[in-house]
Amino acid sequence: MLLSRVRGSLVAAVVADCIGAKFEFSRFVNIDKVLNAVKKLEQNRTTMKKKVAEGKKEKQGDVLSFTDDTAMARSIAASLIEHKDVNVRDIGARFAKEFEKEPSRGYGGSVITVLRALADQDLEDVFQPAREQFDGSGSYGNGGGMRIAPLGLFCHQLPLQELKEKTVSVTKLTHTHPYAIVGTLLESYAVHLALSLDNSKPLDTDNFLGQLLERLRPTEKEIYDQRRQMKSKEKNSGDESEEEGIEGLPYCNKVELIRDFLKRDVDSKEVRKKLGTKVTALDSIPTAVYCFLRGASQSIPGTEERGPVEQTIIYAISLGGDTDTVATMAAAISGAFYGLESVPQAWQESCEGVRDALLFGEKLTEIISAR
Ligand code: 8NA
Ligand code: MG
Ligand code: MG
Ligand code: MG
Repeated sequence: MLLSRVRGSLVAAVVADCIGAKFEFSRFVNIDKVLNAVKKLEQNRTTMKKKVAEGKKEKQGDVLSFTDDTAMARSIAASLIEHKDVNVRDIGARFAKEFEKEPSRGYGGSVITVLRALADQDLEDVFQPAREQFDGSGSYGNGGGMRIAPLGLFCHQLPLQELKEKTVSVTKLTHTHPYAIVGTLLESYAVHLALSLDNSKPLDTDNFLGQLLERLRPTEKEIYDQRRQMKSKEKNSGDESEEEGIEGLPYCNKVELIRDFLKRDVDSKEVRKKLGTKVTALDSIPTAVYCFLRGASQSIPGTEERGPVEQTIIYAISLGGDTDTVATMAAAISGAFYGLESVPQAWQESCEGVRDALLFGEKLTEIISAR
Protein backbone atom coordinates (compact mmCIF):
# COMPACT_ATOMS: atom_id res chain seq x y z
CA MET A 1 0.00 0.00 0.00
CA LEU A 2 1.26 3.44 -0.92
CA LEU A 3 0.62 4.95 2.54
CA SER A 4 2.74 2.32 4.27
CA ARG A 5 5.60 2.82 1.82
CA VAL A 6 5.61 6.63 1.98
CA ARG A 7 5.47 6.48 5.77
CA GLY A 8 8.03 3.67 5.80
CA SER A 9 10.51 5.83 3.91
CA LEU A 10 10.08 8.87 6.14
CA VAL A 11 10.04 6.92 9.41
CA ALA A 12 12.99 4.69 8.51
CA ALA A 13 14.96 7.81 7.61
CA VAL A 14 14.21 9.39 10.99
CA VAL A 15 15.12 6.34 13.09
CA ALA A 16 18.32 5.79 11.10
CA ASP A 17 19.37 9.39 11.72
CA CYS A 18 18.57 9.12 15.45
CA ILE A 19 20.29 5.76 15.97
CA GLY A 20 23.21 6.63 13.70
CA ALA A 21 23.90 10.00 15.34
CA LYS A 22 25.51 8.42 18.40
CA PHE A 23 28.19 6.87 16.20
CA GLU A 24 28.88 9.81 13.86
CA PHE A 25 32.61 10.03 13.18
CA SER A 26 33.52 7.61 15.97
CA ARG A 27 36.56 5.64 14.90
CA PHE A 28 35.74 2.08 15.82
CA VAL A 29 32.24 1.05 14.89
CA ASN A 30 31.28 -2.47 13.84
CA ILE A 31 28.16 -4.61 13.50
CA ASP A 32 28.36 -5.86 17.10
CA LYS A 33 28.49 -2.37 18.56
CA VAL A 34 25.49 -1.24 16.54
CA LEU A 35 23.59 -4.44 17.37
CA ASN A 36 24.28 -3.89 21.07
CA ALA A 37 22.94 -0.36 20.83
CA VAL A 38 19.70 -1.43 19.14
CA LYS A 39 19.23 -4.40 21.49
CA LYS A 40 19.57 -2.04 24.44
CA LEU A 41 16.99 0.25 22.93
CA GLU A 42 14.63 -2.69 22.37
CA GLN A 43 15.12 -3.99 25.91
CA ASN A 44 14.40 -0.56 27.35
CA ARG A 45 11.09 -0.50 25.52
CA THR A 46 10.18 -3.99 26.76
CA THR A 47 11.01 -3.05 30.37
CA MET A 48 9.01 0.13 30.07
CA LYS A 49 5.96 -1.66 28.70
CA LYS A 50 6.13 -4.26 31.45
CA LYS A 51 6.14 -1.53 34.07
CA VAL A 52 3.17 0.18 32.47
CA ALA A 53 1.30 -3.15 32.34
CA GLU A 54 2.01 -3.69 36.03
CA GLY A 55 0.40 -0.36 36.73
CA LYS A 56 3.64 1.30 37.70
CA LYS A 57 3.98 4.91 36.69
CA GLU A 58 4.63 5.39 32.99
CA LYS A 59 8.06 6.63 32.17
CA GLN A 60 8.87 8.24 28.87
CA GLY A 61 12.10 6.28 28.58
CA ASP A 62 15.12 7.45 26.65
CA VAL A 63 14.31 9.15 23.38
CA LEU A 64 17.05 9.59 20.80
CA SER A 65 17.23 13.01 19.15
CA PHE A 66 17.29 13.59 15.42
CA THR A 67 19.96 15.73 13.75
CA ASP A 68 20.28 18.22 10.85
CA ASP A 69 19.40 15.48 8.35
CA THR A 70 15.89 15.10 9.74
CA ALA A 71 15.49 18.79 10.62
CA MET A 72 15.98 19.69 6.94
CA ALA A 73 13.92 16.78 5.56
CA ARG A 74 11.04 17.88 7.79
CA SER A 75 11.22 21.40 6.35
CA ILE A 76 10.98 20.01 2.82
CA ALA A 77 8.07 17.70 3.71
CA ALA A 78 6.13 20.45 5.49
CA SER A 79 6.63 22.88 2.64
CA LEU A 80 5.59 20.35 -0.03
CA ILE A 81 2.45 19.61 1.96
CA GLU A 82 1.55 23.27 2.38
CA HIS A 83 2.26 24.37 -1.20
CA LYS A 84 1.57 21.08 -3.00
CA ASP A 85 4.67 21.83 -5.05
CA VAL A 86 8.28 22.97 -4.64
CA ASN A 87 8.45 26.55 -3.40
CA VAL A 88 12.15 27.26 -2.98
CA ARG A 89 11.69 30.53 -1.16
CA ASP A 90 9.50 28.85 1.43
CA ILE A 91 11.85 25.86 1.81
CA GLY A 92 14.81 28.21 2.26
CA ALA A 93 12.90 30.19 4.88
CA ARG A 94 12.02 26.99 6.73
CA PHE A 95 15.64 25.79 6.67
CA ALA A 96 16.71 29.14 8.13
CA LYS A 97 13.99 29.16 10.79
CA GLU A 98 14.77 25.61 11.94
CA PHE A 99 18.46 26.41 12.15
CA GLU A 100 17.80 29.59 14.11
CA LYS A 101 15.51 27.71 16.52
CA GLU A 102 17.85 24.75 17.08
CA PRO A 103 21.36 25.47 15.82
CA SER A 104 22.90 22.53 17.68
CA ARG A 105 21.43 19.77 15.55
CA GLY A 106 24.87 19.00 14.08
CA TYR A 107 24.80 21.04 10.88
CA GLY A 108 27.76 20.91 8.48
CA GLY A 109 30.56 23.37 9.19
CA SER A 110 30.05 25.56 6.15
CA VAL A 111 26.35 25.32 5.40
CA ILE A 112 25.52 27.42 8.46
CA THR A 113 26.70 30.54 6.60
CA VAL A 114 24.07 29.85 3.96
CA LEU A 115 21.37 29.12 6.53
CA ARG A 116 22.02 32.47 8.23
CA ALA A 117 21.83 34.29 4.90
CA LEU A 118 18.56 32.53 3.99
CA ALA A 119 16.92 34.09 7.04
CA ASP A 120 16.83 37.39 5.13
CA GLN A 121 13.27 37.65 3.77
CA ASP A 122 14.33 40.29 1.25
CA LEU A 123 17.00 38.17 -0.34
CA GLU A 124 16.58 38.79 -4.06
CA ASP A 125 18.16 35.56 -5.30
CA VAL A 126 17.69 32.66 -2.86
CA PHE A 127 20.44 30.67 -4.58
CA GLN A 128 23.07 33.40 -4.20
CA PRO A 129 24.36 32.48 -0.69
CA ALA A 130 24.90 28.85 -1.73
CA ARG A 131 26.63 29.89 -4.96
CA GLU A 132 29.13 31.95 -3.02
CA GLN A 133 30.30 29.00 -0.88
CA PHE A 134 33.91 27.88 -1.27
CA ASP A 135 34.97 30.80 -3.46
CA GLY A 136 32.18 30.24 -5.92
CA SER A 137 32.57 26.50 -6.44
CA GLY A 138 29.71 25.66 -4.06
CA SER A 139 29.53 22.96 -1.38
CA TYR A 140 29.94 19.31 -2.38
CA GLY A 141 28.80 18.07 1.05
CA ASN A 142 26.10 15.40 1.34
CA GLY A 143 23.60 17.84 2.88
CA GLY A 144 21.52 17.93 -0.30
CA GLY A 145 21.07 14.16 -0.37
CA MET A 146 20.43 13.62 3.34
CA ARG A 147 17.16 15.60 3.25
CA ILE A 148 15.73 14.91 -0.23
CA ALA A 149 13.62 11.76 0.35
CA PRO A 150 10.29 13.62 0.85
CA LEU A 151 10.67 15.08 -2.64
CA GLY A 152 11.42 11.69 -4.21
CA LEU A 153 8.20 10.43 -2.64
CA PHE A 154 6.19 13.53 -3.55
CA CYS A 155 7.15 13.04 -7.23
CA HIS A 156 5.67 9.51 -7.32
CA GLN A 157 4.28 8.89 -10.83
CA LEU A 158 5.32 12.34 -12.05
CA PRO A 159 7.64 12.47 -15.08
CA LEU A 160 11.35 12.03 -14.32
CA GLN A 161 12.05 15.44 -15.81
CA GLU A 162 9.97 17.01 -13.03
CA LEU A 163 11.72 15.00 -10.35
CA LYS A 164 15.05 16.12 -11.79
CA GLU A 165 14.22 19.81 -12.00
CA LYS A 166 12.67 19.95 -8.55
CA THR A 167 15.57 18.06 -6.98
CA VAL A 168 18.11 20.39 -8.57
CA SER A 169 16.35 23.52 -7.35
CA VAL A 170 15.95 22.28 -3.76
CA THR A 171 19.60 21.22 -3.70
CA LYS A 172 20.86 24.56 -5.00
CA LEU A 173 19.42 26.37 -1.98
CA THR A 174 22.50 25.21 -0.07
CA HIS A 175 24.68 23.13 -2.42
CA THR A 176 25.62 24.24 -5.95
CA HIS A 177 28.67 22.09 -6.68
CA PRO A 178 27.87 19.57 -9.45
CA TYR A 179 28.96 16.66 -7.22
CA ALA A 180 26.39 17.68 -4.60
CA ILE A 181 23.70 18.06 -7.26
CA VAL A 182 24.33 14.70 -8.95
CA GLY A 183 24.58 12.97 -5.56
CA THR A 184 21.26 14.41 -4.46
CA LEU A 185 19.72 13.30 -7.76
CA LEU A 186 21.06 9.80 -7.20
CA GLU A 187 19.29 9.71 -3.82
CA SER A 188 16.00 11.17 -5.07
CA TYR A 189 16.02 8.83 -8.10
CA ALA A 190 16.66 5.86 -5.82
CA VAL A 191 13.81 6.74 -3.43
CA HIS A 192 11.47 7.42 -6.34
CA LEU A 193 12.41 4.13 -8.04
CA ALA A 194 12.10 2.08 -4.84
CA LEU A 195 8.59 3.43 -4.28
CA SER A 196 7.52 2.53 -7.82
CA LEU A 197 8.68 -1.10 -7.87
CA ASP A 198 6.48 -4.09 -7.10
CA ASN A 199 7.35 -5.14 -3.55
CA SER A 200 5.21 -8.29 -3.50
CA LYS A 201 8.25 -10.23 -4.69
CA PRO A 202 11.89 -9.99 -3.59
CA LEU A 203 13.82 -7.03 -4.95
CA ASP A 204 15.84 -7.77 -8.08
CA THR A 205 18.98 -5.83 -7.15
CA ASP A 206 20.52 -6.05 -10.60
CA ASN A 207 17.39 -4.68 -12.21
CA PHE A 208 17.26 -1.88 -9.62
CA LEU A 209 20.82 -0.85 -10.44
CA GLY A 210 20.13 -1.07 -14.18
CA GLN A 211 17.13 1.26 -13.91
CA LEU A 212 19.00 3.60 -11.61
CA LEU A 213 21.90 3.87 -14.05
CA GLU A 214 19.54 4.45 -16.93
CA ARG A 215 18.28 7.52 -15.06
CA LEU A 216 21.62 8.66 -13.73
CA ARG A 217 23.87 8.43 -16.78
CA PRO A 218 22.29 11.16 -18.96
CA THR A 219 21.68 13.32 -15.88
CA GLU A 220 25.25 13.16 -14.65
CA LYS A 221 26.58 14.11 -18.07
CA GLU A 222 24.08 16.96 -18.40
CA ILE A 223 24.92 18.48 -14.99
CA TYR A 224 28.67 18.52 -15.71
CA ASP A 225 28.15 19.93 -19.22
CA GLN A 226 26.01 22.74 -17.81
CA ARG A 227 28.69 23.51 -15.24
CA ARG A 228 31.44 23.62 -17.88
CA GLN A 229 29.38 25.95 -20.05
CA MET A 230 28.68 28.23 -17.10
CA LYS A 231 32.32 28.31 -16.06
CA SER A 232 33.51 29.02 -19.58
CA LYS A 233 31.04 31.90 -19.87
CA GLU A 234 32.33 33.33 -16.59
CA LYS A 235 35.89 33.02 -17.82
CA ASN A 236 35.07 34.91 -21.03
CA SER A 237 33.42 37.66 -19.02
CA GLY A 238 36.55 38.03 -16.91
CA ASP A 239 35.37 36.16 -13.81
CA GLU A 240 38.38 34.66 -12.11
CA SER A 241 36.76 31.67 -10.41
CA GLU A 242 38.67 28.48 -11.11
CA GLU A 243 37.19 25.02 -11.25
CA GLU A 244 39.06 21.83 -10.57
CA GLY A 245 38.46 19.50 -13.50
CA ILE A 246 35.52 17.12 -13.38
CA GLU A 247 36.34 14.12 -15.49
CA GLY A 248 34.23 11.19 -16.56
CA LEU A 249 31.10 10.13 -14.69
CA PRO A 250 32.29 9.32 -11.14
CA TYR A 251 28.80 8.59 -9.78
CA CYS A 252 28.00 6.13 -12.57
CA ASN A 253 31.36 4.47 -11.95
CA LYS A 254 30.50 4.03 -8.28
CA VAL A 255 27.09 2.60 -9.10
CA GLU A 256 28.82 0.11 -11.43
CA LEU A 257 31.15 -0.75 -8.56
CA ILE A 258 28.09 -1.52 -6.39
CA ARG A 259 27.01 -4.08 -8.99
CA ASP A 260 30.40 -5.75 -8.63
CA PHE A 261 30.30 -5.54 -4.81
CA LEU A 262 26.94 -7.32 -4.70
CA LYS A 263 28.39 -10.30 -6.55
CA ARG A 264 31.06 -11.04 -3.98
CA ASP A 265 31.88 -10.97 -0.29
CA VAL A 266 33.07 -7.42 0.32
CA ASP A 267 34.39 -6.37 3.73
CA SER A 268 33.71 -3.03 5.39
CA LYS A 269 37.24 -1.84 4.82
CA GLU A 270 36.87 -2.11 1.06
CA VAL A 271 33.46 -0.40 1.15
CA ARG A 272 34.88 2.49 3.17
CA LYS A 273 37.86 2.81 0.87
CA LYS A 274 36.12 2.53 -2.51
CA LEU A 275 32.64 3.93 -1.85
CA GLY A 276 33.34 6.09 1.23
CA THR A 277 31.58 7.24 4.40
CA LYS A 278 32.56 10.91 4.41
CA VAL A 279 30.52 14.12 4.61
CA THR A 280 31.13 14.69 0.91
CA ALA A 281 28.31 13.65 -1.43
CA LEU A 282 30.43 11.53 -3.78
CA ASP A 283 31.89 9.62 -0.86
CA SER A 284 28.61 8.80 0.87
CA ILE A 285 25.52 8.80 -1.37
CA PRO A 286 26.50 5.80 -3.56
CA THR A 287 27.36 4.04 -0.28
CA ALA A 288 23.78 4.57 0.89
CA VAL A 289 22.49 2.89 -2.27
CA TYR A 290 24.84 -0.03 -1.60
CA CYS A 291 23.63 -0.33 2.02
CA PHE A 292 20.03 -0.51 0.80
CA LEU A 293 20.87 -3.30 -1.65
CA ARG A 294 23.02 -5.20 0.89
CA GLY A 295 20.11 -5.15 3.36
CA ALA A 296 17.72 -6.23 0.61
CA SER A 297 19.95 -9.22 -0.20
CA GLN A 298 19.93 -10.14 3.51
CA SER A 299 23.63 -10.89 3.50
CA ILE A 300 24.88 -9.09 6.57
CA PRO A 301 26.49 -11.43 9.09
CA GLY A 302 25.06 -11.25 12.61
CA THR A 303 21.76 -9.70 11.51
CA GLU A 304 20.15 -12.78 9.94
CA GLU A 305 17.07 -12.67 12.15
CA ARG A 306 16.26 -9.11 11.27
CA GLY A 307 14.32 -7.68 8.34
CA PRO A 308 15.87 -5.87 5.37
CA VAL A 309 15.27 -2.30 6.61
CA GLU A 310 16.87 -3.13 9.98
CA GLN A 311 19.79 -4.82 8.25
CA THR A 312 20.33 -1.83 6.00
CA ILE A 313 20.35 0.62 8.90
CA ILE A 314 22.60 -1.51 11.13
CA TYR A 315 25.03 -2.14 8.30
CA ALA A 316 25.16 1.52 7.21
CA ILE A 317 25.98 2.66 10.75
CA SER A 318 28.55 -0.12 11.21
CA LEU A 319 30.63 1.33 8.38
CA GLY A 320 31.48 4.36 10.56
CA GLY A 321 32.21 7.89 9.31
CA ASP A 322 29.12 9.96 8.57
CA THR A 323 26.90 7.25 10.09
CA ASP A 324 23.67 9.20 10.62
CA THR A 325 23.68 10.53 7.09
CA VAL A 326 24.60 7.35 5.20
CA ALA A 327 22.06 5.45 7.32
CA THR A 328 19.26 7.99 6.84
CA MET A 329 19.73 8.03 3.06
CA ALA A 330 19.88 4.22 2.84
CA ALA A 331 16.85 3.85 5.12
CA ALA A 332 14.75 6.27 3.07
CA ILE A 333 15.24 4.08 -0.01
CA SER A 334 14.66 0.85 1.91
CA GLY A 335 11.55 2.11 3.71
CA ALA A 336 10.04 3.18 0.37
CA PHE A 337 10.32 -0.40 -0.86
CA TYR A 338 9.47 -2.39 2.27
CA GLY A 339 7.01 -0.08 4.04
CA LEU A 340 6.34 1.02 7.60
CA GLU A 341 5.78 -2.52 8.94
CA SER A 342 9.49 -3.18 8.39
CA VAL A 343 10.55 -0.56 10.92
CA PRO A 344 10.47 -2.14 14.40
CA GLN A 345 7.93 -0.63 16.77
CA ALA A 346 10.55 -0.32 19.51
CA TRP A 347 12.75 1.77 17.21
CA GLN A 348 9.83 3.99 16.28
CA GLU A 349 8.95 4.56 19.94
CA SER A 350 12.54 5.40 20.81
CA CYS A 351 13.16 8.18 18.30
CA GLU A 352 12.18 11.84 18.25
CA GLY A 353 10.25 12.96 15.19
CA VAL A 354 8.58 9.67 14.28
CA ARG A 355 5.09 10.89 15.06
CA ASP A 356 5.55 13.89 12.76
CA ALA A 357 6.99 11.64 10.05
CA LEU A 358 3.84 9.50 10.21
CA LEU A 359 1.70 12.59 9.80
CA PHE A 360 3.82 13.95 6.93
CA GLY A 361 3.55 10.53 5.27
CA GLU A 362 -0.22 10.58 5.50
CA LYS A 363 -0.50 14.07 4.00
CA LEU A 364 2.01 13.40 1.23
CA THR A 365 0.10 10.25 0.30
CA GLU A 366 -3.15 12.22 0.12
CA ILE A 367 -1.53 14.69 -2.29
CA ILE A 368 -0.03 11.93 -4.46
CA SER A 369 -3.29 9.98 -4.55
CA ALA A 370 -5.39 13.02 -5.48
CA ARG A 371 -3.45 13.72 -8.70
P1 8NA B 1 28.54 21.63 4.32
O1 8NA B 1 28.02 22.28 3.11
O2 8NA B 1 29.07 22.46 5.39
O3 8NA B 1 29.62 20.54 3.87
C1 8NA B 1 30.24 19.71 4.79
C2 8NA B 1 31.75 19.83 4.71
O4 8NA B 1 32.26 19.35 3.47
C3 8NA B 1 32.29 21.25 4.79
O5 8NA B 1 32.34 21.72 6.09
C4 8NA B 1 33.68 21.10 4.17
O6 8NA B 1 34.58 20.58 5.09
C5 8NA B 1 33.43 20.06 3.09
N1 8NA B 1 33.23 20.71 1.77
C6 8NA B 1 32.05 20.83 1.11
N2 8NA B 1 32.22 21.46 -0.08
C7 8NA B 1 33.51 21.77 -0.19
C8 8NA B 1 34.30 22.43 -1.19
N3 8NA B 1 33.76 22.91 -2.33
N4 8NA B 1 35.62 22.55 -0.95
C9 8NA B 1 36.17 22.07 0.19
N5 8NA B 1 35.49 21.45 1.17
C10 8NA B 1 34.17 21.28 0.99
O7 8NA B 1 27.39 20.80 5.02
P2 8NA B 1 26.42 19.69 4.52
O8 8NA B 1 25.06 20.11 4.83
O9 8NA B 1 26.75 19.21 3.17
O10 8NA B 1 26.92 18.60 5.53
C11 8NA B 1 26.36 17.39 5.63
C12 8NA B 1 26.99 16.64 6.79
O11 8NA B 1 27.23 17.56 7.81
C13 8NA B 1 26.11 15.64 7.38
O12 8NA B 1 26.83 14.53 7.74
C14 8NA B 1 25.61 16.23 8.63
O13 8NA B 1 25.19 15.27 9.53
C15 8NA B 1 26.64 17.19 9.02
N6 8NA B 1 27.76 17.11 9.92
C16 8NA B 1 27.58 17.07 11.23
C17 8NA B 1 28.62 17.18 12.10
C18 8NA B 1 28.38 17.14 13.56
O14 8NA B 1 28.99 17.90 14.27
N7 8NA B 1 27.53 16.30 14.05
C19 8NA B 1 29.88 17.35 11.64
C20 8NA B 1 30.06 17.43 10.29
C21 8NA B 1 28.99 17.33 9.45
MG1 MG C 1 23.33 14.79 10.93
MG1 MG D 1 24.25 19.57 7.23
MG1 MG E 1 25.89 13.27 9.28
